[in-house]
Amino acid sequence: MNVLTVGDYLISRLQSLGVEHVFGVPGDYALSFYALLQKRGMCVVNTCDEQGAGYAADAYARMRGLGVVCVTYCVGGLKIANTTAEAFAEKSPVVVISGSPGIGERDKNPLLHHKVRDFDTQAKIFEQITVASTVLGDPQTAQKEIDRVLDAALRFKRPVYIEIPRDMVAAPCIPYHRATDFQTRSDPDALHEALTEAVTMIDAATKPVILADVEIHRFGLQEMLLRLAERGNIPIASTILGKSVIGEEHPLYLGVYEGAMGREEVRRYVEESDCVLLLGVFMTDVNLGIYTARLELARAIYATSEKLTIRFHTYENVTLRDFLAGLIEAPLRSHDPGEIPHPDPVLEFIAQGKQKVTVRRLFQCLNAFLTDDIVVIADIGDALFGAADLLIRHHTEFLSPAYYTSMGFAVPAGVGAQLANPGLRPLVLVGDGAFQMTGVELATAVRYDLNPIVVVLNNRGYGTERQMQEGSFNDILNWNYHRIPELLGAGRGFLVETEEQLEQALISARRHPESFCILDVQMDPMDRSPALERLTERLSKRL
Ligand SMILES: Cc1ncc(C[n+]2csc(CCOP(=O)(O)OP(=O)(O)O)c2C)c(N)n1
Ligand SMILES: [Mg+2]
Repeated sequence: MNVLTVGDYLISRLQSLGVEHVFGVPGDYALSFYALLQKRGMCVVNTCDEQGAGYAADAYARMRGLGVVCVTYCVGGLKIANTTAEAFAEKSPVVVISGSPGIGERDKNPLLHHKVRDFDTQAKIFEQITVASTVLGDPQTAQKEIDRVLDAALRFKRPVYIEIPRDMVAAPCIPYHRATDFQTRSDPDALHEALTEAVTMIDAATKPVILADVEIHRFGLQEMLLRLAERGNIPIASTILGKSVIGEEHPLYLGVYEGAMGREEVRRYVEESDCVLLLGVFMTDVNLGIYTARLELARAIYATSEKLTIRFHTYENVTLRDFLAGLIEAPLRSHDPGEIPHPDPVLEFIAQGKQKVTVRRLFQCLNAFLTDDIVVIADIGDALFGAADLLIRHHTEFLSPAYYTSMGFAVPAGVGAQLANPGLRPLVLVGDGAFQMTGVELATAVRYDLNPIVVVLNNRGYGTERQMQEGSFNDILNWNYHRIPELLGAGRGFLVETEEQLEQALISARRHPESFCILDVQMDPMDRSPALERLTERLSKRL
C-alpha cells in the first residue's frame, strides 16, 4: 500500500491548486523536498539568487492565483524576507516553503550550520510578514496545518509560510477529515441594507465614477466590474497598482487616476464626481499621487475585501464579491457619463532620425509597439511613472510593485510571468539601478527558453532620487548592458541612443522570439517622464 507522506501531501495540494512551477535555490535542508518535487512532476526553476525566485513566484501568483518559492533554511529564507514583504503589502498569494533541520537533529540545541539564534528564528520572522505560518514538526497534524495555511493564502491573497524539517518530508501523514469549505458569506441583512444605501446614492448621482484597484485583480472580479460599469454606464478609472484591471480601449475607461501625477482630465473627472465607487482600492501614497489626490469619503462608496463604508456608514460582514453581485442585480439606472476623457489614442511612432531618445519619446514608441501578446512589467523609478500612460489592451497584462516599490522586481517577474502564461511575451521596463540588483536572472530566462524584451532605462544612476536630492550616492557604474548576451552566450543586445536606433531595436526584437533581447537605452540623467513632471509641477504650484 502506498503511504501518503507529508511531502507528497503538500505537493499534491499545490498541484490541485494549479501550481506547476516552484522557484528557488536548493540547499541541504531542502534537498529531499526538491527531489520529491521533481519526482512528482513539478517543474523546479532554480534561479541565480533567492530574491529572484521570490519575485518570480510573486509574479506567477499574480498571474495564476498562487505561486511557490522553495528555499533552504535561513541563508535562503532570510533573503526572501523582502520579496515576501512585497507580496504581503500588495496582496499576492505566495507560498514560501523552507527546508529546515530535522526535528530529530534539534535535541540539546546543537549549533547546526545556517542557524541564527534559535531553531525557530526564521519562523518567527516569517510570522510577521505572512498571513499564516506553520512548522510541519508533527506528522499527526501536518495535513491539517497544510490545509489551514493554504486556505489562508487563497482567502486573504497574501503570502504564507510552511517550514518543513527535513526528516518530515518522508514521514507518513495521519489523515484527517477536512472541514467544509472556508468561503465566507455575507450577513444577508447587512448586505441588503448596504445595497439599498449604495443604489440610492448611485442613482441620485449625476456623474458617478468607479475607481478600481488591485483587489479586483486578486479576487478575479474583473468580469463583474465590467458588468457593473456597463449596467450603470459608469466610467472606470484605475490606480497605477491596479492598472490593466480592464482592457484600456474599453469605451468606459478613463485612464489611470493618481492625483496630480495622472492626466489632469482624469483627475478632474474623478474628483468632481458626486459618487466615487472605490472598488478594491488601496489608499496608498503612490496610488494617491503622493497624497495629491482629493477623494472625500462624503461622496464615496468604499468597498474592499476587508471593509465596506458608504459615506460615513460602515457595514460589517459584507464581502466585496457579494456587494458587486448585488449591485449588478439591482435595478440601477443608466447614467449619462457626459464626455469621457479617454486616454490619448496611440499614435504611430515616427522616429526622428538621429534625435536622442527622451523618456517621453521612449514611452510613445513603446505604446505604438504594444500588441495583445505582451505583458508589461515595470520596475520602480521612471520605468513605472512612464508606464502609467501606456495603453494596455487586455486586463491583467501589467505588473508592477507600485505600492511596496522595491527595486529589482521586473526582470525576475518576467521569468515568473512567462512561465505562468507562456502565451505572453514579457516587456520588462527597468532602470539601470534596479537592473543591477536582479538582472542576473536573465540567465534563468535563458535556461528555461524564455524570451523577454528588456528595456533598460539607462540614465546613469538613481534618477528618481536625483530629482529629490542630488549626490554622488546616486551614481552607479555604467555597465555595457547590451553586451550581456555575450556573457550569457544567448540573447540579443542593442545599444540605443537615437530614435531610429530605438525603433530598429524594437522591430528586431519582435522578429527575434528565439531568446531574450536587451535594449540599453541611453538617456540624460536629469530627463524624466511626463508623469513625474506633472507631479513636480503640481507640487511646486501648491508651495
Ligand atoms: C530595494 C530598494 N532599495 C532602494 C530603494 C530606494 N530607491 C527608490 S528609487 C531609487 C533609484 C532607482 O534607480 P533606477 O532603477 O535606475 O531607476 P530611475 O530612478 O533611474 O528611473 C532608489 C535607490 C528602493 N526603492 N528599493
Ligand atoms: Mg536609473
